[in-house]
Amino acid sequence: MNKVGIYYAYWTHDWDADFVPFVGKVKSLGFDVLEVNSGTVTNLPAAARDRLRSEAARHGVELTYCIGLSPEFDVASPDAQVRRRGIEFLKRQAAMVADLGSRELGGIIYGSWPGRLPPGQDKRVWLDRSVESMKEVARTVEDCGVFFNMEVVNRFEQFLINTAAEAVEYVSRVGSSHCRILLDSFHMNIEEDSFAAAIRTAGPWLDHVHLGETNRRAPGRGKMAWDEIFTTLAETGYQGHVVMEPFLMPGGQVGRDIAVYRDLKGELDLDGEARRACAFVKEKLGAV
Ligand SMILES: [Mn+2]
Repeated sequence: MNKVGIYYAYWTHDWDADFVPFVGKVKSLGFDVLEVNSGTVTNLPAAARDRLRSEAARHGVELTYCIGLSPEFDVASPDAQVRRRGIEFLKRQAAMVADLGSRELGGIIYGSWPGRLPPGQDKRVWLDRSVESMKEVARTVEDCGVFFNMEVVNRFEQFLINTAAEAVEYVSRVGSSHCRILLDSFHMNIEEDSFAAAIRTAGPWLDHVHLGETNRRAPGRGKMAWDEIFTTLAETGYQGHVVMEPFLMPGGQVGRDIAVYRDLKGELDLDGEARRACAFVKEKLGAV
């Protein structure tokens, strides 16, 4: 069965956090994977990284990493200095993932998050620059023995890769077996004609999956086509992790960046809700 994970920011208002306490917490709730913010971990002193690495090993929890590039690190920018900063930033992330003994990082790493196409500009020119940057990043990613996954997101968050088909074109152009695709049910629901077709399109490039309801509640609370999604993942032989990314709380930088403007938590207990959602996903995985 695929390993099931959860993104730490479900519990936090800020992107920076001490991830050590989350390791044992998610394990006790039934998860095998904790996804964290790679920027925070990259900036940790060596001793703190060691603590996180050993805590994950002690609990048998695998760490995965996610990030959206801030504009200063936009690898698609028209400004060569910004692209250079972004390339070096991503190389440091790759080295960190390897140093932690982890396997993969995903997210909006091909452009800035959020990102809008400036008026009068050609998206293809931005894509060309991003692909060139990622080709250089990919050599380091390969040397580090890790994987970088391009997250397909909806049009309101980025303009370069909105569908699985666009992602396949992008990673094909990068041409590295270590640069693959991350599909997220929340974004697919907005942009794809069909969940099954999107998953099949990503096919062998698919290396990571994010799960969430259409309003970013935890799986099992809404109208997401879970049976279609899990059946297609099984039929295509997807072996990677499935990591839920619920966001229920307004407030803080997380609430602002994710555009959570109302309380989706209500009377729910966050830990109990995570435990329920983990069991829901495992049941779905087991049923296919
Ligand atoms: Mn996601």
